[in-house]
Amino acid sequence: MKTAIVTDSTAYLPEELRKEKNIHMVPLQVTFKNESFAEEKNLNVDEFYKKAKEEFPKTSQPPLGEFVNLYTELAQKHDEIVSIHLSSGISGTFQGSQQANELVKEASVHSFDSEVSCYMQGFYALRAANMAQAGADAATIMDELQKMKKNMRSYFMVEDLKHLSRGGRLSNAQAVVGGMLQIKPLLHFENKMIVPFEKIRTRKKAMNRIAGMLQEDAASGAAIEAAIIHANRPEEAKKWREELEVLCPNVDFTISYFGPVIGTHLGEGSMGLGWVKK
Ligand code: MYR
Repeated sequence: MKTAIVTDSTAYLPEELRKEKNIHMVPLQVTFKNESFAEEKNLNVDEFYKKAKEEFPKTSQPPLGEFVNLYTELAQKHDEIVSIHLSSGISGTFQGSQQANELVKEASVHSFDSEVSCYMQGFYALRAANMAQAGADAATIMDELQKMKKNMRSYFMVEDLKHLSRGGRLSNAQAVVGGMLQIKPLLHFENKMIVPFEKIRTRKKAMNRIAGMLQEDAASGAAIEAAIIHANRPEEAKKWREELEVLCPNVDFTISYFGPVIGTHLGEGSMGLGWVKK
């Protein structure tokens, strides 16, 4: 049984890793004025944060044709396709994948809503790719991904809520009613949407709170993989990793980034941590 694995650019999996694991990627788009870029293809993260200082970009899901072309090509050499995407509560990408499955009659696509994004979505794609390489069919992979959901956790904070609020990915009413535009709340996903988890006033306290939750999960001794995700704060991410490695020696850490599409909605300086049992 040959199963192809697809994800979208917001998993921010490095190109070499995607190649090694045979993971196919469909890019979302970022538009500055009238110029659109396919992130991770013709706009890299460093260029993005430079450009974003001058102008607020917009984002969009992949054009349907990208899915159609990729699924058509993959169907020629694979029996099935598992396509793993960012939360359907914040983007139409997952629905795009489902629509393309309807259109490409020769492909059998199983679309997976990660209900999250970034490297946590990458964790799903990597697990799926390892299983596909071992010969698993799509149903078995989808089953495993659903099980993984129960053990996936992620929290993040932003420097300024205006990016999320402007992009409509955090309810304005909620932000204003809670007086949250003045503080830096800890955020997470609930029912596929971004909601405040706790109101915490300082960045350091928020980071300590997240570290505490990881420590609680790691206390059982279970093997855990975690990703520290930053928006153009590589040094801070490195320092945090060093601190976390002391607190949680049984956790494997990866440093990743909020790339152009997610960075548009979170803003520079955002920081997050996500983890899952191996
Ligand atoms: C689109 O235009 O379809 C893409 C919209 C992406 C919205 C992103 C909102 C922020 C997601 C934060 C993920 C944090 C994971 C730790």
